[in-house]
Amino acid sequence: MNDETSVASKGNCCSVGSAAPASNDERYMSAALAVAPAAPEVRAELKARLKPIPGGFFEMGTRKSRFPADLDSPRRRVKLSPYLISPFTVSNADYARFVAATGYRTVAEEEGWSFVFHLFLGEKARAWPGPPGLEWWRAVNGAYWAAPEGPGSDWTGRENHPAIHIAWYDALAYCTWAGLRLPTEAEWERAGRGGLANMKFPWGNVMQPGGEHRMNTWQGTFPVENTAEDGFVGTAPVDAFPPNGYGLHNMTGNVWEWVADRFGPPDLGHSPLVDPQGPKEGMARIQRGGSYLCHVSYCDRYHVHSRTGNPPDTSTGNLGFRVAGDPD
Ligand SMILES: [Ca+2]
Ligand SMILES: [Ca+2]
Ligand SMILES: [Cu+2]
Repeated sequence: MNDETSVASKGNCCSVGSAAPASNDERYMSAALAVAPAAPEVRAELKARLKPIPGGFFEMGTRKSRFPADLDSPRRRVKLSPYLISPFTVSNADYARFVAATGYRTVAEEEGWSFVFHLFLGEKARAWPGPPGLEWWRAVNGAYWAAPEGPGSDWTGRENHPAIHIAWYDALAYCTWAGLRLPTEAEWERAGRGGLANMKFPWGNVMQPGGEHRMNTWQGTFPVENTAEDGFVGTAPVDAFPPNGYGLHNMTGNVWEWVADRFGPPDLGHSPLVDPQGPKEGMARIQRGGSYLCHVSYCDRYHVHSRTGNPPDTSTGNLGFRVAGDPD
């Protein structure tokens, strides 16, 4: 990682990436794939937590994009085989269990730093400059999943919150251990829609039905005043808010979630697209669902079609993942 921002993160997204990830790609990729597998009974236990999603057709993407550089348009027909996906993002307790079993070190630990949102830091660190156009981030030495706000912080009381500061490689490493995989982008979006067609949110088209908050985003004036009307200043527990029609929690809001695919334009050469895997080339990987930092004033990427892309060594305090698998 370095402190320049990626092309894909331009357009004022709450997410931020690095600019020269290719130099370490081989090292991080091999480390993630070299992780020892968990015992068969642990793998069976982790797989049993996943929910089955039926195969079939759905419409992916949005008709008209607010952020054309995100390439979340046009809407197109996709056909998927049945698959399994976790109702929750991987929690701190889950990730701690993986690290205890394998000794895996995350990219943030290897690089020595990660991006932390400025309001979670002391006055001195808040005064440091942030990356251009993304001034709310601070590169904090010693920040990583188990010290989410840097040295001296820990996740006590947040056992059931999403593991954050997770690079794409770190998510892959967990999957290697668990015998599972990241969802493809199409799988993520079908799951996020919860069986509803052409809606903006996992529950429908109204952001706050009856005035009620249904996800964890930002309320107030970004990035200086967070009124946390939804109950959460930072991450929320992975099971906060009611699930969608497929029984899945926090598909929008809370934390950005890595998916398997490389970032690029959708393949419009076939209709329907059948089990699409995304572009073959490109360094950036896709993130879905938005986070607790998303706000309509600059980054309303909290819709079921929203996406962004960042290099796979990107690590931030609003970035995690959920796992998927294949039916037996
Ligand atoms: Ca919130
Ligand atoms: Ca999410
Ligand atoms: Cu955002």
